Amino acid sequence: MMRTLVAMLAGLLLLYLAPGGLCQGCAVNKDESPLVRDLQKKMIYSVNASAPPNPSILLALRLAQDHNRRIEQDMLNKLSQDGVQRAVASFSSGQVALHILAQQASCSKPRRVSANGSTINLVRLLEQKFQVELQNIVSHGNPLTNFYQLSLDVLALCQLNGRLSPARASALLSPDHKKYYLSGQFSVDTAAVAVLAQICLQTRGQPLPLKVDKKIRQNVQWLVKKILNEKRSDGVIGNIYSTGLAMQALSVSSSYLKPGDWSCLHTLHTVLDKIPQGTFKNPMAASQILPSLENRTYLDVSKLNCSMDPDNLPLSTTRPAPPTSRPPSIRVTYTVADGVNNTFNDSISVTVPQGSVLFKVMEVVQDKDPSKFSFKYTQSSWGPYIISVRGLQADNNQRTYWQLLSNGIPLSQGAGDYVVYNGERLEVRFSTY
Ligand code: CBY
Repeated sequence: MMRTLVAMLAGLLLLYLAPGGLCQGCAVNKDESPLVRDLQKKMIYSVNASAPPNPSILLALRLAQDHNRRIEQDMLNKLSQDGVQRAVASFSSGQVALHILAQQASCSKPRRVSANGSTINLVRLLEQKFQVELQNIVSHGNPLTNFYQLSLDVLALCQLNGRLSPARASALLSPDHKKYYLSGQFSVDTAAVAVLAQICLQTRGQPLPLKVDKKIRQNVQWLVKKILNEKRSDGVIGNIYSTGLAMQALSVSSSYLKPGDWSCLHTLHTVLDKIPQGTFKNPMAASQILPSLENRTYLDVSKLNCSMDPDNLPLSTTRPAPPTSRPPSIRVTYTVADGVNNTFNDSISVTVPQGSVLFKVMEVVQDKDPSKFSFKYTQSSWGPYIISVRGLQADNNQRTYWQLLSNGIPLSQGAGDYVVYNGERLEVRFSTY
């Protein structure tokens, strides 16, 4: 009797410690599913007619269990229109890759995207953009964008059987400081997408030549080890915003994990705890965490069967109303500094309403003293991205950017999301990555 009990307990323990934890069960349960619905609604309500449609959002909604078919169809139509209109000129390679994945996840054909009487082949377009990225590496030592986007490119070309040599792709994604570190910090996001891309190469299409297979194994082993190195005691991997992608990467590479390396459930519960705190209120953040909550990955897009989707996500048309009461004021100091050539370093103290984001502080300060604190930004999928301050522009080929800091520590959110607090020392510093 005692023996059977011990054997049963040992069996349970082994199951728990198995690579990926109880991976079968590493998805939200019925009680937790309102949290997932909450994120889905946030993403849906964020869709705004004046902003370009966001492929990451459709991709995430397609990977969820619950669906609102009309809204997903609507998003697909808008994405197709945007693809046909803007793709050639203004998309970066990673944006094309995300469009391809979103189209595939919607059971639509990325090679024949039609809207307003025109048709475009997104796979061919990505093949071309990918070549331009590779040429930029030859001429400038850097891709046109970054290795996160190159990894998305390999992933999308692999999923769609596009023109791509696995040997070249495996050389491209090999271990290298310059590829996987940003500002001296290991980029878990980049590594995670590079793992997904290479697991795709290993598991799709023809068996790989032995040498290439070995190279990919070595790459993935290195990346998985580096990702695990960034695991915190609460289960977060890198920071909370890279955790979703890291979960996807670790769950497709369970054969590279040793027992006890990672508990998927531990990470999942930490993530779930953060949802009610508003940590994923940025729709991009929600879109990158959602697949992992449903135990899905970007490698699943080819397996979705759209005709089987339930239409079970009703939405009210009234959006949540913003609060109306006037908040008290707080005081912060704000510094702009050229940390590369040390040509300027200026500070100012201002008051803003409590609950303001850094972007608001920057606007207030710019109005006060434009000669010192003027700035320019572009609208990225994550929100405003600061491209220049006082006329000094960030340059990808020089690996320079405007870094955001609080009390000397880099922020893990952008200027449009980070809520400032009383007495804080904020800084925007020209830096290299
Ligand atoms: N997407 C991309 O090309 C972005 C890839 C990414 C690795 C991305 C993070 C990861 C992701 N999951 O989406 C990335 N960031 C990159 C590559 C970069 C560099 C961009 C330049 C280039 N070579 O393309 C760079 C300059 C190093 C960078 N990120 C800067 C910043 C800061 C932006 C400040 C500004 N000027 O406005 C900032 C705010 C860090 C800082 N303290 O200055 C920053 N990034 C952050 C915080 C983030 C996270 C956003 C999290 C959030 N809630 O807002 C991020 C998810 C992300 C977006 N960056 Co970058 C990383 C994280 O913290 N986990 C492809 C496209 C098609 O979608």
